[in-house]
Amino acid sequence: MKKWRNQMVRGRRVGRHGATPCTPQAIRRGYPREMSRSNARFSSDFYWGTATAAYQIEGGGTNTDWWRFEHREGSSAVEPSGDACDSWHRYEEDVELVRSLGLNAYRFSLEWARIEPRPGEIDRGAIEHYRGLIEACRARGIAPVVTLHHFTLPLWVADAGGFECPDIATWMGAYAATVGREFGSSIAMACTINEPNVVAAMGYLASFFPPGVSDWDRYVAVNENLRACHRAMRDALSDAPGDFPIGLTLSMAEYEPVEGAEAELATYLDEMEDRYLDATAEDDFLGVQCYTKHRFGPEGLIWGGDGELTAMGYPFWPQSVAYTLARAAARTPVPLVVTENGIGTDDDDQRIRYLDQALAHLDAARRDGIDVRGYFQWSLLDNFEWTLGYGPKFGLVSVDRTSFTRTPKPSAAWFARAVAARR
Ligand code: GCO
Repeated sequence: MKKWRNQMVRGRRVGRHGATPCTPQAIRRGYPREMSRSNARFSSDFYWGTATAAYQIEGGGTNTDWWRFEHREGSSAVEPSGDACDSWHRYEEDVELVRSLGLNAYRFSLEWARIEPRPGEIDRGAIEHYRGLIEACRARGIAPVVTLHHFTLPLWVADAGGFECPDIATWMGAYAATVGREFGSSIAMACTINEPNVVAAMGYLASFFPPGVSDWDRYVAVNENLRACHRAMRDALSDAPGDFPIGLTLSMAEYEPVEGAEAELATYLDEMEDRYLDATAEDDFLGVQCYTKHRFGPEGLIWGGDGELTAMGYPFWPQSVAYTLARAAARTPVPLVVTENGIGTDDDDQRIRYLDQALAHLDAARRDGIDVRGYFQWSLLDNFEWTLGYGPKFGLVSVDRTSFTRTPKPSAAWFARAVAARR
């Protein structure tokens, strides 16, 4: 969760599912294990990877709602994405970097707007491009973990109402069927939608993401639609060739209620996490994405804190890994994968300190018996951090903004060693 994701939930009712209690006792108790479904689709290897997203690294995402949002008058985006990291042209180099770190998995996303630039029109060039990226991974023994939707929509979808359009689940299902048909036999895992809870909260409540709306009822309806999209995509991918685990990824954080705001926090968590956690019961896994901890008062998230902060302005809190894994495990029977964890900072020593502690919390969660199948550090490259532009630096590798030259930071070698010690 980020500063610009602050939302107000005052006066809202807890929904029909109720909220998972977030007391340490309730979390430790966990989801009844006998209800866990076995998962033959997973590789026996633990996935050690790093993650990126198409729009944040490829550059030139002109056919998307985000591009238009960045360029519109009074946009909350501090700068446009432009050429990003030019990964559209340099993906071989990126995958080679992943290999050089000794990782066995790379999580990246496909740009729907490139694959289906106009309704029903599949761009063969884009398909072959992504086939090249998947093959570049396979050729190096790297498992390609593919996200189908990471925040951006094709313009034609946005113009038809985006996540409020009655056809959205059908369209995303059809897009997922195309991806499944083309790549099902070569991908290792599929994430349908990245952080649908953030897409809804930022786009329809906080108005910091496209379409820039702030309306509780529309926000709740969009959350419902996103879950319907996920189901349609999961079903389409399940029918595809290949045998890969399918799930969504969720933004989770540790929250501390203050000033008697327990009820408000429960309401917030119900929409933000619990209804999504409940929607994963039929999936193969849940992707947990965690960075920090927030205090939560009667007016909503309280930004910042007294202790050490990151460049995002939120607390340095690697403990969020253990906390969110335990909270997810208490609410869903499916295996978990940390699909994103990392720190935005200009200080690479701070990154090493954060990752060192985060991995210790991951180790502890696994020792406690939580079924975790992988860990993906965010991010391989310093990239476009949405409305915050190129300010916050999450990369193990820096990218020169003019030449696009990639330079691994000391944290890259550190992470490679930390992973090697655990593999
Ligand atoms: C998100 C995304 C990533 C971010 C990362 C760092 O959580 O917003 O999945 O695109 O870049 O989380 O903030």
